[in-house]
Amino acid sequence: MTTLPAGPSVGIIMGSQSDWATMREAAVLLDELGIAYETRIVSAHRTPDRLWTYGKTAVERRLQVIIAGAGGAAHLPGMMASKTRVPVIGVPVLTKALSGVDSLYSILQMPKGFPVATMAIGAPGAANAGLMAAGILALQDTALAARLDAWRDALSASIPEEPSDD
Ligand code: RP5
Repeated sequence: MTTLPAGPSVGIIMGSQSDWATMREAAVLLDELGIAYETRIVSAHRTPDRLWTYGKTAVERRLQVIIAGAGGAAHLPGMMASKTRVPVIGVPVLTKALSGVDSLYSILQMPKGFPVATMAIGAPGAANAGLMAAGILALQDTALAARLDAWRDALSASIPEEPSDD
């Protein structure tokens, strides 16, 4: 059986404090699955030097996956993918002006060479980012793989076969 390194395996980064309400959905999933993570505010526009340092040190810090959420002109996931080969999962944060479509397009349309795995807009996307990170990590952690399988089985079991009027 292989296990993951002792420090945080996942970095959850976001462009602003205002993104945390969305991005905490990823953290909730990682907590449920027993995955160590860290959370940081790293803005592509407001703290570009912080972004640079985070990306530059991600490999040596042994991060396995980076979940990056941002809204509007959401350059954080793509810029992070440009700076590190650690896989980046992008979460488009829901925006008031354009309902998150601006975030989605900003994150999704990466040029060939620097991919970002883009999730759905908003909280479901953040939760799925946590699950996607878990799936990646489970490839090298058999205990985590068992926990993730159990989580998926429990979700399936919770879905009724017939609709109810309640
Ligand atoms: C982006 O601008 C952030 O990711 C956030 O979604 C959006 C708005 O930020 P605040 O003005 O709420 O700090 O950089």
